[in-house]
Amino acid sequence: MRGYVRFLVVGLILGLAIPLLIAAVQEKSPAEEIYRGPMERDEYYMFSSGGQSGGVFVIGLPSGRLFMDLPVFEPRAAYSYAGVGMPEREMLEKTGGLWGDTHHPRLSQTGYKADGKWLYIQDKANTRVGKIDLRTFRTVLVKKAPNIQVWHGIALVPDRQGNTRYVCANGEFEAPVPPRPGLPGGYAEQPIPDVGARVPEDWKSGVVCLYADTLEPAFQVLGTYGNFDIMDWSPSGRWLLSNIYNMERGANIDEMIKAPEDATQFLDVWKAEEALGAGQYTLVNGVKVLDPKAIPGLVYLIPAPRNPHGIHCQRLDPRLYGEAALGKDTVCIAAGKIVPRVNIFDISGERPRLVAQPWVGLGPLHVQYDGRGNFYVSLFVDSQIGAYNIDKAIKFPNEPDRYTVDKIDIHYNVGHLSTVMNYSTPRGDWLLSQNKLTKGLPGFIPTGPLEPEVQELIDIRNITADGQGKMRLVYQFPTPPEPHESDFIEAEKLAPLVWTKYSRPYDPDTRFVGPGESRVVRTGPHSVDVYLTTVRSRYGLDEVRVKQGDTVTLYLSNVERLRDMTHGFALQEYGVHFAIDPGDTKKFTFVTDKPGVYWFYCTWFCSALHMEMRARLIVEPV
Ligand code: K7E
Ligand code: CUA
Ligand code: CA
Repeated sequence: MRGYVRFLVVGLILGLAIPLLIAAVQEKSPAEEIYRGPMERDEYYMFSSGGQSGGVFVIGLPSGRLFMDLPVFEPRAAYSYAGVGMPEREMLEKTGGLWGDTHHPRLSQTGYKADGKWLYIQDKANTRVGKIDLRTFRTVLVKKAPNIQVWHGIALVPDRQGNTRYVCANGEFEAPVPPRPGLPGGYAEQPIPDVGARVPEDWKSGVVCLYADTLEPAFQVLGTYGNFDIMDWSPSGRWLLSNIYNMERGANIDEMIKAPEDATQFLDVWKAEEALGAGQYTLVNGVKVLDPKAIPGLVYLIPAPRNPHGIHCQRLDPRLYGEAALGKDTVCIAAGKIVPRVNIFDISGERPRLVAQPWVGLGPLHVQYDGRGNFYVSLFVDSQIGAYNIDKAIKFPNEPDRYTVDKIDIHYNVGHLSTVMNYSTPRGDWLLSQNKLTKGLPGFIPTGPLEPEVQELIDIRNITADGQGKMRLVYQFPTPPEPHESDFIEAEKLAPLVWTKYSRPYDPDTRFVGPGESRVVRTGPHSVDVYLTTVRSRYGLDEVRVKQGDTVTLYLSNVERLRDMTHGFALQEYGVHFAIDPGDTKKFTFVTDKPGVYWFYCTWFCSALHMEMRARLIVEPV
């Protein structure tokens, strides 16, 4: 009898334990990894640049769900951003226009970690940067960078405590500095130089750093030696790295790819600060410019593979190792587009040095890290991503079989690749392949000759610290054109910082209109201020009466207290449309040049009586 009971007990335990063990060993299916069901939140916010869309896509990971198409350099009525007559529009018009080409988003950091306060993104074409307040997900500041033409690479350089201090830019194209008034390029009095195969000797490109809070220029280091492309900063904040192509100073592609090598510039930010303190600068256009020839050790140029593109540094925890300890923890890797090798730099000493130049595959563009000692390279020509072990690549640079961990096919022609939180504290879980060409991907429904971009989510958790394991493609999701790269923050960190309603308007001169304060005030023979509230389901006035030829300044306050209870304001014939979030006040100016009666109405479906939420603008003829 006892034996029978024991048999039963053992049988029961095994019966329960074996399926559990099997479940624990079995990998989750891709669907289980990424699917977020109803009421299930993503683990990360991913901020992906919008490229030609001029903004930033806010995407949840790992689900790939698109949450917001955040406008920065383009107006967008849905988010009430930069419509005709609004102050944000003036900010855009003054700095270059109503479109942008955004490539590299970066999140501000406190103590070397993404803090969820600010997001910065550059506009390559118009040489400017936008600053986004992550409490409201709205662009609050746009500034043009001085003395450069085309802002490509970006770096957020921290102070010694790891707090974001500078927003630095690579000015890619050569131009006369300072730009002189008159003809484009500044040649008013002198003849315009004939740009044959070479750009003129005195045309410059280089680096400018702005203070991250105000976006005012802090210092600039210009050169006459090529095109400054991608940029990164070393974890301590000491080195600012720029990849430079076209050391030849060619003006056409044949010249630009002639020389066997180009260069990576290492700019010593601490030395730059010393030199500024010692007054070793000249003012050019009001900007403090440091001359690398006059300040020894300010920049080091190290030969890079011919026509390099990406330069990226590994970030672990800078507080643990500084930049004076282990070589492996302080590597920065530059990729060469033409030579299929990468340069591994060791930045642990007083001077950066090249330690290895391993072969990776065809068309290497960008490099990312998993925080466990491996690096990943996008191979545009091979349409692959390669994973490589850092230690082994340094020790055996001529034995690809030893340092190559794995390669995975992507679809197709990857540009950037982004590992989660690469620029703060790499997680080593997901890798995004941000592909340039979809080429009729079988799983996508066609959308005309232009297809959406495809981002591929790759599981890298199985790649070990000693360089073993396989990558696994788990998901493909479309994104509007054209993400270049991404920056990340944990959802549990950022979500609680996001405001549920505005506590102050974008424009500090804008007055909040409280409940019961709606009114029309004539301020002059041809000017009228209109104060108006919105709340479900009516505007504060049923009728706004003005005269033909009046300049109307409209202050519109949303007095709702409920999160997400946004209202709209669309006025036909006057081209007015904006949205207004709870607690916010918008200021808007227009001229009543057309007499008549015009209904204005709410464009956000806000209540069951939303259709009835409208009123009249009466413009009396004179
Ligand atoms: Cu798209 Cu970063 Cu501007 Cu490379 S750059 S791909
Ligand atoms: Cu307010 Cu619809
Ligand atoms: Ca070259």
